[in-house]
Amino acid sequence: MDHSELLATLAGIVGEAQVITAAHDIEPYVNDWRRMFGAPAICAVRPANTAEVSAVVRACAAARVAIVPQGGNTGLAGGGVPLGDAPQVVLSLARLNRIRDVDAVGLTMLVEAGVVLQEAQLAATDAGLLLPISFGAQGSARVGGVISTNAGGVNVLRYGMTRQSVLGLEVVLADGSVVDGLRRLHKDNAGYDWKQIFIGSEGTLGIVTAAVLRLVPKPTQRVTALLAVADPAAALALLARARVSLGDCITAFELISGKSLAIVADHIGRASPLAAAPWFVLIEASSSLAGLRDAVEEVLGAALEAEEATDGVLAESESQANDLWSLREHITDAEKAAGPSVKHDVSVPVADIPAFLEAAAAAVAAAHEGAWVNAFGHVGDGNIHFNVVIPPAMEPHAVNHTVHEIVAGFGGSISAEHGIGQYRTGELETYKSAPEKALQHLLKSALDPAGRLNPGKVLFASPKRS
Ligand code: 2HG
Ligand code: ZN
Repeated sequence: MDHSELLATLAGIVGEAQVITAAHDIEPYVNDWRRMFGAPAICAVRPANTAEVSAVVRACAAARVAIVPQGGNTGLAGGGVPLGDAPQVVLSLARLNRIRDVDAVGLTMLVEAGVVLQEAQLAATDAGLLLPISFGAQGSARVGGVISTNAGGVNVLRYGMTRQSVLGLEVVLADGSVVDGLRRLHKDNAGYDWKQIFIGSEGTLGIVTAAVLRLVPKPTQRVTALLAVADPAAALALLARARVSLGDCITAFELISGKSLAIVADHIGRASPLAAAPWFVLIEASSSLAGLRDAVEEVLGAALEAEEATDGVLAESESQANDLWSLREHITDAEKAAGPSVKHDVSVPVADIPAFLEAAAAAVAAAHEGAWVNAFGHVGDGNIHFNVVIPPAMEPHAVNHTVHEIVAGFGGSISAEHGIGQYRTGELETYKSAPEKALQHLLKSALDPAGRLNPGKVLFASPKRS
């Protein structure tokens, strides 16, 4: 099909330089960073502000062309890249990159969708505040994508998912209309809280263009430790102990398998300060009250004595703390270097994590010879990344099925924090109940009746009416 008319209209809206069609230039917009997902697009278009986003959406609607909204393209489920061969345009939010204000009294910040998460974090820090959303891809992930996927990360235990940090939203709907809900209010019960349906719906219901985010006072002290533990049950015992003494001061509690740290050493060249062990826990506590370090030392001492932990290192400086975090944050890159992997971003009730890990590892070993498990994750939230590295010829879907059946047996979720994207639509069909699916399709057909916003993502089949 000839789309020259649409391309000319888009160039008229955003300027010719911001309509990308050349094969080499469009490549990073139409493929995900792991090169697992991607499909051709008519172009990638880069509007500079909300009015231009709206005009682009109207132009695509008039041309009956689908839109794939894209932030930093750091997702793991292919939600931000094209799928299939329908005519589609990638709408990059990268140029909507202004931090409009930081309100240190009201503890809010107003940011556009294309702001890189780390830049938003730094702006909060400059004001003595904390934007409590944190994960490995924060140097490239953009706020609009973080919101559209309701991203999780390492601080969910203390501060909740991204949803808990969003106070107001501006969205462009499928017909190009703009809904401005950029209120800086901590309390607002005036009618439906409509912003919630755009958070985590991966651009299938509307396009997030700006947001008011909730900030918190930045704790003045942070204590970070890496501990070796015998097994996941010991990690949970340690978590329970730490909660009694440190309460809300625990900001992160990550479970890391020995294998995960081994691949970080082998493929990234970063070695753990601790000797090899079956499992590790990375714990971080933060507070502005004096005495945090003593309190953490006391807990860890007691945990060693009770043999919940078998070895440990407490960071002595900010740079040592960062080094410990760097081991954790490089697991994804190390896994990518280790070979093709089948990701499982699952959650089960926290108390079931040891049984889940045992059952899932046994099922993979029994059914998929040559595959090995790279398990790590946010154990305090019940969220494990139970990734399986497979020989190149192995069929990934069978591995998915093996793991997700175990997850279902524990009443768990097949996507705890990465979303559904295009990777998990089939499984969502399998594991969601019929009334839940019907409700989701009702929302989709109300907000995007023509099925043009990110088609084929989240929902298996988008209703199409024109
Ligand atoms: C993390 O916790 C991310 O590091 C990525 O959610 C997990 O690579 C993964 O599967
Ligand atoms: Zn994670």
